Amino acid sequence: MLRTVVSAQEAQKIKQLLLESRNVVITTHTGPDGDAIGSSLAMYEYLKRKGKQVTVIVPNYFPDYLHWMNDADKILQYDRRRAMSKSFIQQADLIIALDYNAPYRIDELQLPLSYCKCKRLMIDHHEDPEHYCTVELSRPEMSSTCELLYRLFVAMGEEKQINIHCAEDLYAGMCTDTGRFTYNSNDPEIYEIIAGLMRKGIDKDMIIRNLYNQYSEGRYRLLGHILLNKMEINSELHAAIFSVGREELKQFKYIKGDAEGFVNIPLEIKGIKLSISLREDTEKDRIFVSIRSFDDFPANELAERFFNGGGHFHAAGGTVYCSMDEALETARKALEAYREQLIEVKSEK
Ligand SMILES: [Mn+2]
Repeated sequence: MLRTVVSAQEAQKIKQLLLESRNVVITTHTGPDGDAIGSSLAMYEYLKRKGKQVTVIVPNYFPDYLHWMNDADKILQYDRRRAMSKSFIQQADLIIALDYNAPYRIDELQLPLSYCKCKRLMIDHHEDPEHYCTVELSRPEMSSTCELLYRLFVAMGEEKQINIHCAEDLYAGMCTDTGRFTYNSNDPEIYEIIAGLMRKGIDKDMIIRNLYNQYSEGRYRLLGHILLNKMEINSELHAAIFSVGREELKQFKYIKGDAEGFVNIPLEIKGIKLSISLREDTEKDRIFVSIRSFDDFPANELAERFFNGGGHFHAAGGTVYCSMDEALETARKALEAYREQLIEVKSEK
């Protein structure tokens, strides 16, 4: 038995909302990751079984390593299919917001949704949600939206409705949001949930291969370049910074998603507890900042103070509009600002 994360009352309210709706649109955040697509398609599978008309609309491109999921080809990408997306939104009597906590997280998709008078349901695990939904299930302590969704299905008494595809989607989201269960994954119940998903018949090992062994050659050549030529290590402050510009990305035939997870790699070096990645956008003049940390270092606070961003305690990010040199300067300043916290090593790792 799992502990109660979603109360019986909440589950009942959500179940009723789902069952009384006929046309449902599922949305998730821009730059969808495994948890975003996993939770969206898991909900899609469930609602299909309930006989609902259901469409998943994502703001923009989602990476190739998520395309193996059942019905991933039915996902509408808003920036490519605006008219069709809008017509589904107009017909919707329920909009579900999965894996994001505020409208700005869906970029341009905000606009058509803002005209929609229908009910809204948020299911998410990011901190400080904006309160704009009819029903809000926000649990920042959950490792992923997929974990929360599994618990919701159980709390609604619908565990039996989780089919193998739904189980695959949930597993994929839980796996990617915890870096294959290497961080934010100390809750024993995560593994009870995995056991439950495996009893649905999923091939866990194949999912891992689908998720992680699908990268382009360019990704690894780019990574080699970054580690060899671009990574700055500040051993005194236990931190690493690297930047990668548009021209370099072009040189290594960068396609979206290729740099995913790079920011985690410096943390594999002994003693490093903070990693900052600065990556120039290939289209617009902006730099994406990614921050990862260990122990008691607040990545989200640093993201907020220095990079107009935010996020989770150990995984945060932001966007800046300046030159790469300026962004690098800001990153170095950020390290200095946290000198006292960074200099001490909490424990051997
Ligand atoms: Mn997530």
